[in-house]
Amino acid sequence: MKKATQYIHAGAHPDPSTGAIMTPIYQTSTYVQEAPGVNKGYEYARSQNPTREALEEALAVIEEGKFGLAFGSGVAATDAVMKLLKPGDEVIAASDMYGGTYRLFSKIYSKFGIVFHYVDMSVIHNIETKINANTKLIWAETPTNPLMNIADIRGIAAVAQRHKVLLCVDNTFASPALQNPLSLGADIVMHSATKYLGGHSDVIQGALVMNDQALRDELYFIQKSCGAVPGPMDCFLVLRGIKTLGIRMERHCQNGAAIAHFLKAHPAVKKVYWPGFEDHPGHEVAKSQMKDFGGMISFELKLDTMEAARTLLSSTKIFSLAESLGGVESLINHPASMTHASIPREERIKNGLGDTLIRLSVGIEDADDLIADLDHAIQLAITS
Ligand code: P1T
Repeated sequence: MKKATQYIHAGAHPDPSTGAIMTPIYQTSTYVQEAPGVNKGYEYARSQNPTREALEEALAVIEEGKFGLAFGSGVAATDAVMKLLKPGDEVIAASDMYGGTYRLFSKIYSKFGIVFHYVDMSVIHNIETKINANTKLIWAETPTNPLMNIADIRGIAAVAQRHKVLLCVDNTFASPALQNPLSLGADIVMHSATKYLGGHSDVIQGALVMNDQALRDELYFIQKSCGAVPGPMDCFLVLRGIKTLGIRMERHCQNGAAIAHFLKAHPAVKKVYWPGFEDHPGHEVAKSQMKDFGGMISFELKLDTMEAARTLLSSTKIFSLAESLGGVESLINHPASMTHASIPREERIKNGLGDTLIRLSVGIEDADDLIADLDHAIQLAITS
């Protein structure tokens, strides 16, 4: 089945009791049993819920995997992967990635004796030099949040397989419509379903997709034992979001390209971070593993002051100043003080994330309106 058909039909089965074409929201905590141990496959909703199961099936199909697991947030999905590890195990993670992932690793899991090495994953050699007998997991994010660095998933998967290390790829920025890490050799794909999968900024949710049955069983055990499951209403919302993922991503990509080129040509803009440019260091790899370049863009003004950045961030009318991304509406964000504030400044600057970097999540509005909005805000920023 082609992708466009999968988005509509994956996980969707007419409801057995009524024939409802849309998966019902099974808003229940428990299920009545005929006798102790005699049930219809559902005992308690932390362990099994039909709305969640429909979503998990859809996630697996659209991510080109065998098994999906849904979680209460993206961070909860990441947390479940970390619970595969034990004290003394080592993880190689990207030096540029979502600030909340860094916080989970450096503030929570390092306390429990997990050792993290943060490297620039656009150079595979950086990963290989950190691998030792204790290395259990490579945590990659591509494109990275917010610097849009590209990691070569095929290349890293080959290294991971050679050393018998798990590779988990956070595929949030690309979405399953643009990139499918399992098909490129990764063991686990992670999503903040809050973003493109949900698509409408009305839900917090996370997802994992994998192929290996034993890995799935272990992660399912963690899901039900630790309990970070999403509610059925949220599962319904993400199921609904997935139905339009394909067409939304087409428009995100078109608008993203238009805005990236507008910014690059703007005399007041110093640098634009977007993998669709031929001179982006990861462009060739991005082209080989992504279907298109997405709607996430970061940039810096030539006027490199906090005042200018602040004026810009508070002057847009269509782009709303907010954390998050991947919704139908456009958002503007200041990573240093918002999404990546939990990374120590020194570390952040060392990894190339400056104080004045601005990140855009380009929505699916009219591109001309979005460009006019940014143009006006940039003008105010450089003249006020
Ligand atoms: O917010 P949550 O659903 O828990 O997902 C966390 C997460 C994981 N991975 C990536 C790449 C992310 O971007 C996020 C969440 N990011 C934001 C809220 C943000 O504005 O960048």
